[in-house]
Order: sequence, then structure tokens, then C-alpha cells
Amino acid sequence: MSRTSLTRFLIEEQHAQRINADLRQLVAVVARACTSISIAVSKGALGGVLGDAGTGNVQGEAQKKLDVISNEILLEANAWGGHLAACASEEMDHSQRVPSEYPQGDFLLLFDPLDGSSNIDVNVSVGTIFSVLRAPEGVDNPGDEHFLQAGTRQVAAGYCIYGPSTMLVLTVGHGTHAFTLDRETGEFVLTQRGMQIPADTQEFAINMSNQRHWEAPMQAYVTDLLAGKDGVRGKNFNMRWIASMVADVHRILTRGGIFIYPWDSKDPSKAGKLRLMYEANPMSLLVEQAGGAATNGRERILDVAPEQLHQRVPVFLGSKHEVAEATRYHREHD
Ligand code: AHM
Ligand code: MG
Repeated sequence: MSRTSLTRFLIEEQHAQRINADLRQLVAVVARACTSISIAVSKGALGGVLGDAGTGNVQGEAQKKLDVISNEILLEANAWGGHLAACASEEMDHSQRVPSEYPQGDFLLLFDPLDGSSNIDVNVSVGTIFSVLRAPEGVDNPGDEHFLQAGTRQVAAGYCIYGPSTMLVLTVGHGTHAFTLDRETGEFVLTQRGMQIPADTQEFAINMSNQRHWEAPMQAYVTDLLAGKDGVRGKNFNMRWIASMVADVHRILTRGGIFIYPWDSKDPSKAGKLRLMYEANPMSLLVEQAGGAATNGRERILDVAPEQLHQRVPVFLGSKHEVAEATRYHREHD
């Protein structure tokens, strides 16, 4: 049977009028950049790319060499194609316009160039997460404020996971589809069309070491999960935490589960660790397009009106009945 490459998939999406030529090119360019990042990541110690870069990002987090390299690869790949107006990155203080010597496009690209980068030095899966918005009509030189659009406005979102195999998981708003990188041909090949997250689960993913910092409804919810068959939930739950959102979400897209990074009292915003624009929104769109759900404990993440580019948000996503249950604990507490 003939294989469907990412190139063919995107052309067929264009023929079906689900994307235009510029968005097709944008996704293809991001996929190529991810292939380059995959090569850099897989070299490991042999490429001299492990360890800290000696710099910090806008959140005050230490940057790894591969955070910086991945950011550069994505910026460079997207600069000159004519499909983009500006980029914003978890690793940059402010958004960056396409240099004026290049043609300007209509789209805004946001990315976390290397998510889970604390895992790089221990050879555990990491990934790139991206989200695509349209520049508001009539805006020639988009700045940070033009990126502040709700997640429902995303026209595409995806991630690339650098694991035992490199996979691209993509939505353009019509289902969530997985592609596997064929390292011999350098081509992403469609390996799962229309991923579907089971509605029920017995698996949760959370960093339990933060438990004492959580708010009351979250404490109550996890206590009931841990009580298993003997508690109100009447079934046992297993726990997994890779500390790479891309890898944890990939597991959930594949076999179900709930991923949680809740409110906690450690950070001044109390909103947990994850970023709305670079992590929560694209993952929420992918999960919803696969039949799952994503909330911040109270409301749908995709409906949150962003106020800042680097804003953080609590995240509950995955199997829809379990996300509804966790959300119910929070709503009933309020
Ligand atoms: P990063 O973007 O700086 O890598 O941080 C995000 C990562 C997520 O991939 C992961 O879910 C989370 O941080 C892990 O957090 P913790 O270190 O609290 O377990
Ligand atoms: Mg991240």
C-alpha cells in the first residue's frame, strides 16, 4: 500500500480547502525544522550539545544548549518563506517580526522549541510544541499584543516528539493525526489518522511532590484517585510522570489518561508551571480534536482570554470523562 507522506497529506488538506497554500508551507517548514532538531537531539554527547547554555529565559529558567539551538533552527527556517508575519517563543522575551528584507505572510507562529529540556541530559524524550494563529486583519507589523488570541482561534497546532522514534502530531482543526519520521528518507509518514482518546481512564499524570502546594479541591480529587477501589471512585488508578509534557500527552493521545499541572501556591501567579500560549493551547486543541477535553479546572482552556504572552495556566487534559470529574471537584468547591 502506498504511504501518505506529510507533503501529500498537506496537499490533500489544501485540496479539501481546510488549509491554504501558506499554511501548508508553514506546517511543512516547521516539520523540516523539527527534523533538524531531531538530528541535533539524537547526537547527544557526541554532538557536544548537552548541558546548560549559561543563559536564562524570560521566566528566569536556565536554558540548555539545545533550547537555544532549537529556537534558532525554528526562527531561521521560518524567516524567509513568505508565509509568516511574526514568531513568539517560550525562550524569547518578546515576539519577533519576520525580517523586513523577506516577504511578509499572514500567520503568527508560537513555539516551545524544546519542551521538557530538563530531560535532555538524561536521554529521556523531549519535544517541540507549536501553535499557529492569524495576524489580525489590517495589522502590518504585529507585536506581542496581536498574539493574545484565545486558543479557539488557532488554525493549526502540533508537537514533534523526539523519542525512540520521532513523531509529528498535528491538527489543522479536522482531527489529530500522527506522522512518524522515516530516518532513511527524511520524510514524515502518516501512521495514525484520526487519533481518539478513550473517554474513561485509570491513569493519571502529575508531579506529586507539589501536593502540599495545591488548593483544597485538587487535594480532594487526588485523595480519591489514590483511594482506588476502596474509595468513592471505585477503581484503581495508576500514575505516570515523565516530566516532558510532550511525552506525557503523547501517551494520553495513544492510550488515554489525565495530565494535570494544577494551581499551586509556589509561583506568584499560582497558576502552575505551564504556559498558555506555547503549551496549554496547542495541546488542548490536539486533545479536543482527538475527542478529549482540556480545562484549567474551571473553564475550557481554549476559551481563556490571554493577557500576557508568557502567562501560565493550570492544565487538566486528556480522557474527557476524567477531565470532567476533576473539573467538577473544582467547580463544586467554588
Ligand atoms: P519547560 O518548558 O521549561 O521544559 O517546562 C515544561 C515542562 C513540561 O514538559 C513538564 O510537564 C513539566 O515542565 C515538568 O515539570 P516538573 O519539573 O514540575 O515535573
Ligand atoms: Mg515547555
